[in-house]
Amino acid sequence: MTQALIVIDVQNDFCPGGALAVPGGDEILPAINAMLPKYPVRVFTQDWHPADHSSFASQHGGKNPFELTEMPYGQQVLWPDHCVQGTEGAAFHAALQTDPADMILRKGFRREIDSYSAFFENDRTTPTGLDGYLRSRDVDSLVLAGLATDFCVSYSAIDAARLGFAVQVELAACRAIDLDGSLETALGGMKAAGVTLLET
Ligand code: VGL
Ligand code: ZN
Repeated sequence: MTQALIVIDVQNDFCPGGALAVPGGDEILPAINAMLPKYPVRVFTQDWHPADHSSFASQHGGKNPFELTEMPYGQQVLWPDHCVQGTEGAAFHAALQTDPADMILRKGFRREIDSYSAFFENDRTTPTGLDGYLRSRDVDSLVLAGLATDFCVSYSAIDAARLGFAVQVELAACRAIDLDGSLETALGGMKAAGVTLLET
């Protein structure tokens, strides 16, 4: 039984001053840095979009950030331009200790589809490859932390539970966007999926 820590999207654009700032996003850095040495496998994810990514409101004439749109794969929130490949906004927060990462998984790099989850793109079927990586390293149990609780963390947690991993989310090391009740929905969805929510 091997446990992995999955650190989700601790990037400048999700921290105060960033393009899609999550309130208090930078407050989780000490907690995440303290967690890193405790896990034998550590994976970081990085939201990594082309400049014309279809999740950006700027690509949909007349639409504003945080409005909904229909994509071929279902409903999609439109975001401000964020985490554009190679930009400072897409970089990990300077205070995040990145040396301990065994693997850095980039996601959301296809123009036509968003990817909240570390396991599947938003069609919920196109795999990122993380499932195979973790299984080949004998991982069966995960602890998740990072940004944002109600999008990339919860999508990753629910997919991981669906794939058969034992999943815990360390809420003290997460922060939420909380768009129209999305945090409550995400917490309920994670519980229903069998995810353990830790509040240490
Ligand atoms: C995220 C919205 C858009 C996240 C990424 O990391 O939670 N949210 N892209
Ligand atoms: Zn994104």
